[in-house]
Formats: sequence, structure tokens, C-alpha cells
Amino acid sequence: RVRCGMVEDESVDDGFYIRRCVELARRAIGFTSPNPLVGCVIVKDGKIVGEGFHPKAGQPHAEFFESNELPIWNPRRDELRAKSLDKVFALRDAGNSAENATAYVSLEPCNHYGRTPPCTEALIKAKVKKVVVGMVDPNPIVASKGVARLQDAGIVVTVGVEEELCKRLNETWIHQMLTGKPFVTLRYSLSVNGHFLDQLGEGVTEAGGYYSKLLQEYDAIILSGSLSEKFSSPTSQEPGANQPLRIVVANNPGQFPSLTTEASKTIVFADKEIAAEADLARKEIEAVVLDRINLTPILEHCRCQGLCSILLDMRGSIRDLEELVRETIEQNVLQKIVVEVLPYWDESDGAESLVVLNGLVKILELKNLRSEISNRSLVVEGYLQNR
Ligand code: AOF
Ligand code: ZN
Repeated sequence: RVRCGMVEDESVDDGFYIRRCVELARRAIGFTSPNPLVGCVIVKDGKIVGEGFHPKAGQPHAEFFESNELPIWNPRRDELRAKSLDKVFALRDAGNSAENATAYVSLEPCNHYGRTPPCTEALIKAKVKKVVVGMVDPNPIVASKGVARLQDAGIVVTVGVEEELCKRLNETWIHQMLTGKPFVTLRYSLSVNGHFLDQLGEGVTEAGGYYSKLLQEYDAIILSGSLSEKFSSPTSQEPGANQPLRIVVANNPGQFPSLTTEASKTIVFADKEIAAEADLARKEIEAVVLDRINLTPILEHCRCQGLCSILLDMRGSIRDLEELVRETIEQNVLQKIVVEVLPYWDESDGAESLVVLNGLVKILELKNLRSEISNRSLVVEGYLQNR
């Protein structure tokens, strides 16, 4: 193709449109679990003629929606109405323009009848001539069968454009799909002088902060340690955000009164003694009573509830949580660590540094490290295994 007198390399454009797919997919952050985030763009003669994203599990896929009825929506219903249905499902948005166009999808189009009909058939029926796929779908019922079906129908298919970005978009979903287990991220805050901070970090009270954005991405958040009342109510401040289920691992009975008034749903895990002492049954707090507080049954409970991503929010005293963290590492259930370094020099008495965790940290070798400045904080992320 020639544009502005220059011969353009098509693959450069491919990356651009897949990045747009990822941007669209992110509109539904927090709402698609146990499904992935997926975006789709239809391009004809160098112009975008259709855009869509998967809004929620059980609802139509990013590529296609056939009926005239409004899908059953989610807490962002008004937002969907405002955008009009046609901007949510790409082939529907494109209409007849999809013929001979290129479809870009961040995840391989599905080829199965699930809660929705196969997207491959919709693309074939719409007569697109080419499909560019960000990454192959790890779901065993799809796993390259979508690509094969499109190729059989004579459509040119390119796979693996901006693959790393697409994988990162759905890192929790991919892990859950491949292992059957939830993706667990450990989070904590540090001062500039390396002290462990008993606080949530940037964005607790205002939208756009790293913590507020992080919260909406997870299905559940595990809070542990001797929580004082002021720390008991983390909610995402993003407009219309998903609020993760809150799991409180109870270490003392004193923390419960504040939980009943919270906006997001809470479940308490306690041992028999604490449950009795805090009189959980009478306070109508949903509680799971264990013989001994232990991460394995908590994560198993999460898995059975269909929770795919868990944020282990490390606050309170390090010693309270050391046991829990040790378990995540020993039992190989931890996938990611997110550390926020706040611009404070902490000189408080009895401040604890991460040295207590030395024994654990030594055996960790984080992979794929990334860092970014979020407002005034430095956020560092790393994985326990190469991704
Ligand atoms: C796509 N486009 O937008 C999504 C896909 O239960 P269902 O019918 O929603 O199917 C869920 C599976 O379909 C999910 O596990 C994943 O493999 C794929 N998701 N595929 O072509 C989409 N969300
Ligand atoms: Zn589909």
C-alpha cells in the first residue's frame, strides 16, 4: 500500500490495531471473569469501520452480537447504553463494511458453542478476507481450532501480533485456564528507606491511583494481619469499578465490627477460637471456620467459588503475615509480586524492614521485572516464573 507517498509495511499497522484491541478490551476490566478481556477492530482500506469488546462473561464476544435485544448488562449498563450497542460488538458495528475487511482480535476467535455461538462462523459469514490474532487461545476447547477453521474457509490468518501485550492483558485468566488454579499476586508498600509500610498506598481514596486501579482487576482480595479499623475498607475508586470480594483472614477478634458496614462483600476466615470469641454467627458475618488458618484451604475455597485472581494484600505487621507469605512460596501458589515504594523516609519507632523476610526473599528470583512511576510512587512488578 502507498500512503503519503511512502510504501507502508503492513505489519506496522497490524501492531497498531492490536494495541487498539487491547485498549478496547480494557474497558471491561474486572467484569469478564471467568472469561478473558478481548477487543476486536475491523479495518477496511486503512480505516477502522468497526470496534468491539467483550463486556462480561455470559454476554456476546467482542467480535459479534446478532440479536436486536440489549444484552443483559452489568453495573456499567448506562455506559453501554450511552455508547450504543453498535460500538460494543465489532462486526455488528461494521455492518456490510466487514466484507473484504481485516478483523483484528486480541485473542484467537472462538470456534465453539459456549454461552455464545462461535465467532469464527460470524467472521466467515461477514466475509472478512483476513484475520489478525494477538495470541492463540489457551482454552483447550479453542487452542488453534479457531485459526484452523478460518484458514479452512480461505481466510488469511496472521497469529502472534503484540503477543506479549495480549498475554499480559489476560495474565490471570491464562494462568487459571492452564492450571485450573487462581492467579495469586502479593502486594506490599515500602518507604524509601526500605521499611515495610502498614498502608495501602497511592490511590486508596482517589481514582487513577495505582492501588485503586489494581483492586478492580482482581476477583478477590485477601486481607490479613491485625487490621485496625482504618485499614478495613479498601475499595476501588475507579468510576463504576468492579469491587473484589474481600477475604479477611482473622488474626484477632477485635477487627470485626467495622466489616458489616462495608460496600463490597466480605468473607471471614477464622479458626474456631477467634470465630467464637468474635461471635461471628450472631453478627451475621459470612465466615468459614477452619481448624487452623492456612492458605491452602482459603485458596481452595476461592477456586471452588470460581475466583480466578487473588490479590494478597500484605499489611499489618510483617510477622503476622510472614507465615502466609512463606506458605505461598513453599506451596508454589504465588505468581506475581507488586511492590509500591512511597516517597517517605520512615523513621517511626519499631519500624520493620524487609530483613525479616530475608529467608524468603533469598529464594525468590523474580522474572520479567517492570517498573513505572505512578503519580509519586514507584511501582515494581515481577513474576515468579517467566511469562
Ligand atoms: C472470542 N471472543 O470476546 C471472548 C472469547 O462461555 P463463552 O461462550 O463466553 O466462551 C468463553 C470462552 O471463549 C473463553 O474461555 C475463551 O476461550 C473464549 N473467549 N473468545 O473469540 C471473545 N471472550
Ligand atoms: Zn467468540
